[in-house]
Amino acid sequence: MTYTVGSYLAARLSQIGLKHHFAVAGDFNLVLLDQLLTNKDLEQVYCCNELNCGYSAEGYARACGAAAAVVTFSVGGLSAINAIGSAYAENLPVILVSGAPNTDDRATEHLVHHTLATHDWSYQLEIAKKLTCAAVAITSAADAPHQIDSAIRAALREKKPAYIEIACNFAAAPCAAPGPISALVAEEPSDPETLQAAIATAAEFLRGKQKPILLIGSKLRAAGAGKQAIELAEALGCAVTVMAAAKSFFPEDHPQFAGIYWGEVSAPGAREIFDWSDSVVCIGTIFNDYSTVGWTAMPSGAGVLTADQNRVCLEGHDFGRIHLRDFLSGLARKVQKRDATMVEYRRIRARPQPEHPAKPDGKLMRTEIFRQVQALVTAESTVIAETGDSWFNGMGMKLPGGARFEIEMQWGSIGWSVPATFGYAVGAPGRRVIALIGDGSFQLTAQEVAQMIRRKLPVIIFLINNHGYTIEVEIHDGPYNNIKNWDYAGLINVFNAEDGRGRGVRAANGGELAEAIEVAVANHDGPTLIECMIDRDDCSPDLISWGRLVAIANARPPRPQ
Ligand code: TPU
Ligand code: MG
Repeated sequence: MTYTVGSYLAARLSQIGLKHHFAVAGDFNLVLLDQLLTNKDLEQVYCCNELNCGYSAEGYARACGAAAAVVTFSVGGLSAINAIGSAYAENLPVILVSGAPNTDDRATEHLVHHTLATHDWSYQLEIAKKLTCAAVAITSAADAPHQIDSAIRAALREKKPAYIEIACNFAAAPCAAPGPISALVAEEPSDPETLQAAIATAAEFLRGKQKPILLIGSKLRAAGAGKQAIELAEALGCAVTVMAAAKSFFPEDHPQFAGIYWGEVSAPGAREIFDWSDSVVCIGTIFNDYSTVGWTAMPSGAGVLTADQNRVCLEGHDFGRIHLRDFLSGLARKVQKRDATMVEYRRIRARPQPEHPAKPDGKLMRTEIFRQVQALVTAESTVIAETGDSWFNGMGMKLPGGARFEIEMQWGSIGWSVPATFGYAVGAPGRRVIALIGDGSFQLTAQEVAQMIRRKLPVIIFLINNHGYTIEVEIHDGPYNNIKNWDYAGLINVFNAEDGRGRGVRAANGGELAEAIEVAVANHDGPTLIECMIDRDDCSPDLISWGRLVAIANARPPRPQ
């Protein structure tokens, strides 16, 4: 077989384990899309727009470890870049591939469409360089294999997005055949001496502590160190708290799970035990204004050990070039039991209170919605929580072993969850995908429900219609937090058109919600959107407490220079 630049790229995407790539067509990528279609192991999945295409890939990468999105130049690429920012912030290797104008037009005085009407169209590559770990523009078939490989390799190694721009007259140009995939996926081992030194120093640090606690962060997944975190937890026997952005990354049915630590809005008992500890092993953590609740819950000082993807820092030491996996499992073999935080947590942990069902004909309330959603969550479920009060409602869910949870807390873009849910469901067809989405967020990217209908994905969307931007109301209110209401449930029929099997149901009380959930569970031929009607101020108490502290942080006056 003779390879072309496009079929070479397809072969590499398939070799790294992708079964799909997401795409929106445009004249600068049409030949490329044809070339990608020649690979029978890689299915092309279409999106309504390029922002959604990027977010679909972002969601797919959460399910499958990596993803690709293919768009046209500028009008597509610049929309997709927003989602690439998300992939960067959320540590997901998403490969953004953009078609580009014919290189022959570069050498002449020609102006081309989809550009700024200037002769220099390098700007998209320059922008992409800021938001990816590797950005290349292919303008030579001879160099294409090397450029494609280096971009994909960097993305997989760093768990960050990469950008590949392919000029339209090169997509079908013949090029070399791909070599063994190990060239892209083989990892450099940890530096053995640094690893031993880091483990010895950390073991010594923990020997001097009575009450250590573990704090799990979202980079644990990027580091592929979930199993090793459990090994360390079990060797120490201490309590394990998890940051909101990392919910489900440490199994919630593990006996040492002590809840979500999120400062003032932690799970009951988690904050008390965290504050009582004398040292914290932070594993893959990200501390920002939101996760520290307006800088009120920032672990700091000599009692903090930070173990990151490739770096361990503690008490005057900084060890690089080691894998988190190796560090955690090595440390697990060196530490003695330090279970004081677990013993104490068992004493203070709140007994779970059974939630009582609301009256079936009483006005629908948030607590009743999440009581019913909770009953749907099984080991095969993935709960996807959009920015907004859904973050806080999602945090309260108890996840059985095997259940997963996805949240986009660092980038925090409303609208993320609709396409990310679509992409996730494409990548994980065996899982029950449950999305919790606010009305305001849904309005950004609603069209992508049509693609769930097109591919008959039985996603269940709980659309929380509280008539506005409630999370923003709690941070800082004004007329800008009111939105135009939509007939969200009715929208599904619009998207169904003549052949779709999506269902849209509205629930205004507990009885209607229970019936709607029955409809959703029975619908295997498409998504079901359940529009849950609640009052504007029916929000989680945690949102109010968190919003107050974030507002205080936002309102700090400028420091004198
Ligand atoms: O449940 P609720 O009402 O809190 O959620 P809903 O209705 O989805 O409202 C979300 C409101 C919101 C905004 C407007 N949350 N964050 N923002 C700011 C924002 C604006 N634009 C983007 C792309 N992302 C944002 N986070
Ligand atoms: Mg809302």
